[in-house]
Amino acid sequence: MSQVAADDVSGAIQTLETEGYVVLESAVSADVAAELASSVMTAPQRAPGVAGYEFVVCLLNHDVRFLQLAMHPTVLELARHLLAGRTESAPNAFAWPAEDQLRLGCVDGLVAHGGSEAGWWHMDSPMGQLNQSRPLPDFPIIVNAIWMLSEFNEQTGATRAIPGSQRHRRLPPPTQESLDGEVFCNGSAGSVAIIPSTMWHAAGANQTDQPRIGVACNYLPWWVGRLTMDMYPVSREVWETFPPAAQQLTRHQLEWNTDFQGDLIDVLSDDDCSDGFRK
Ligand SMILES: O=C(O)CCC(=O)C(=O)O
Repeated sequence: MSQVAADDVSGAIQTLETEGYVVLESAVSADVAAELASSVMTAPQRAPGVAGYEFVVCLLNHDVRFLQLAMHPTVLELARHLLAGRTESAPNAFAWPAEDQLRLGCVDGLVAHGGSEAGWWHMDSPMGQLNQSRPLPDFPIIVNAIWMLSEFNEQTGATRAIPGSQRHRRLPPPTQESLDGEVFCNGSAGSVAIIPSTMWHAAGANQTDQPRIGVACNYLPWWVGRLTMDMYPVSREVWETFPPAAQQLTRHQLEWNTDFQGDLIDVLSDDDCSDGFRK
């Protein structure tokens, strides 16, 4: 059973240890999920995925209400549990200030439009970027909190995962097909799946005619920089409006070098997307 109540931190930690991931049920209300889902669909900047699938980049620059997902207390506690390091230094080891050990990497929309293809099996960065001739780290370097803003189930294209794959320490095969042991991270709108980068996972195919709308909040430890070319920083003007705890989690983004950029599309200035969505 990978579903736990949204305030059950110890149950979630136990499930993360055995299954490798966990779903927190109804961590925000269905009403909040619906409001944020509408906001995802009007955000301007997209990056393409498989057919019918789009990443909506840096949602915080579009709507600061996404902070309520990124700052969810249970999610932060689990991310800290998985990523933070020592807090007391020793004669042979430094410690980093506890308040800066956990950072927010991105808050991006994950939109599987009706009829979208299944995603490719992968582990989140930097696992695929590392030297694959050695076993991959047995600890996560990203913790991905995938918020379900519409219902996630097998038909709508819920995220797929392989329980126990956190022990494999190698990439999954490069396929979009079903793998033995796969499960769907099912949840009602407002639930969130916590998926550390040690896990094999992939988007499901959306077999309905309605979009499946998710938001990925990626957390990183203090010693990791901008990990992928499609991670974009929050702008300074927006950052200045954040409450102090959110500024602490995102301050590092202000210094990111964005010379390298992914394949980014501004739908508001793209003639092919006059209805607001790339097809
Ligand atoms: O959209 C999904 O279900 C999966 C997203 C994903 O694989 C990721 O954010 O790494």
